[in-house]
Amino acid sequence: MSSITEVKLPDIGDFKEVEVIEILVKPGDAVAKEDSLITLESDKATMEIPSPAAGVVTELRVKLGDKVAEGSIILLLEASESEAPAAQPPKSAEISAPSVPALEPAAASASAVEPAVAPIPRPAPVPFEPIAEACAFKPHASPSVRKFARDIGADLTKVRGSGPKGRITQKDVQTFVKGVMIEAPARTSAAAAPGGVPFNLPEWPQVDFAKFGPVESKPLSRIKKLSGANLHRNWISIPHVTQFDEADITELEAFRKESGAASEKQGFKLTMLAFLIKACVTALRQYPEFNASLERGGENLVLKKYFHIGVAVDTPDGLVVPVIRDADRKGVYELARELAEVSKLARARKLKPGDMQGGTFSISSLGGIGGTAFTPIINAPEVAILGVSRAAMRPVWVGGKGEAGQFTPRLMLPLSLSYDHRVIDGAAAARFTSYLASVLSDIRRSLL
Ligand code: CAO
Repeated sequence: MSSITEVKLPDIGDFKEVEVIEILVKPGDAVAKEDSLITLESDKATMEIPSPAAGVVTELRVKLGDKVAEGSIILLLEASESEAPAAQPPKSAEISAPSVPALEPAAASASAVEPAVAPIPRPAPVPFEPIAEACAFKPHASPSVRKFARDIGADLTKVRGSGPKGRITQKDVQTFVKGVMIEAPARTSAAAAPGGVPFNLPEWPQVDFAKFGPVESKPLSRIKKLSGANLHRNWISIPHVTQFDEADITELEAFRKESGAASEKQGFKLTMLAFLIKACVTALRQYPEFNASLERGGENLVLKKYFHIGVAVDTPDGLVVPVIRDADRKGVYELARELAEVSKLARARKLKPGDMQGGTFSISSLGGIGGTAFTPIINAPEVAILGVSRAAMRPVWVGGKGEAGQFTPRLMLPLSLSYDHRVIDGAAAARFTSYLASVLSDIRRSLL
């Protein structure tokens, strides 16, 4: 035989009216004795009300937001005779102050409500701990959420609560765990130094930006996710130094303009970048350690006898670096045509993975956009990358020292060379950029 019993709110200490913030069961649910039925929250603590007996919930008598007091009917429970709960309210509830972890099962049952059929001495209600004090150090979550977090091994101190007064809900814990699972592999690989020693970096700040103003969340493109992970690895695992210099390209620009008509007839522009590739190859021949890679163990430098130049291309989906192969064997027209083709393919997302492999040195040109200098990130396993900014007319002292010289307007091209300091010394980098500048200022050198 079974009987339907009213489950009433037990003694909850000094509190007259407390809000129902969570309903953990619904009609039709079978519950065991001690299963949590609802969660209440006062201005100082949360507490879960356990079932006084096993049975099936037939009707809920409270809803979210209701204020309840000792003796309020929570729900109707159809219990078997042997399990029938007492008609009167039980004596106490499992109470958890926000800062107190939920009791372990054995301890929980000791403090939980017992049916009247098995009277026990009335336990003293657990004293509430003020939220303000507790929350400064410990998370604010109901016992069931604490249990859930404990079961899946989530650290509640790292979870941001979205509920009233920052209370952590089960969904918050799930969202947190999802975030950890997505970010952890990237973080681990990115934060690990080549020797496998992880940097002991602080956690990434978790900020609710919407608290400060309207926001919109937009997923990163696939390219950004991939290139972002590589850029991050390169940035933290290569000791970068950037050498700045400038090249006088007045004559080169005049020559480019004169020679441009022929390429325009064929449908592509003879851009400065084609000359830069050519000049870089000349400098790389002169300074072979810039056209090299460190072996994985860091013991040997692999000097490459081929010149495959990567060119950073800005696309709507992010940065890609197609490689112009055997740049030493190509003339500036051929390089310019190929540059136009690969940038078009890159922007149409038609590059194949092989088109972006095998580079020996990279160039990132922001000259068409602007800026005076920047610090490009090396495209590992290469050891150097040249950043190029916008050329500008500037007064330059020409013609020797003293009265023999004068300020002359010259077109100056800013160069920013980032290099791997494990492989390249500062002096070598300064030599490389001055040599490159001299090649650019005297076009004949790059054509030799
Ligand atoms: N100084 C002054 N003007 C320059 C210049 C420079 N250094 N470089 C290019 N320009 C001019 C060009 O002459 C051209 O002018 P016109 O339209 O009058 O002919 C204009 O700027 C646009 O050039 P472009 O950008 O189309 O052509 P490009 O060959 O210089 O560059 C490419 C091609 C693919 C490299 C470029 O379009 C691009 O994507 N750049 C961005 C790369 C990037 O994002 N790098 C950052 C990576 S983070 O390290």
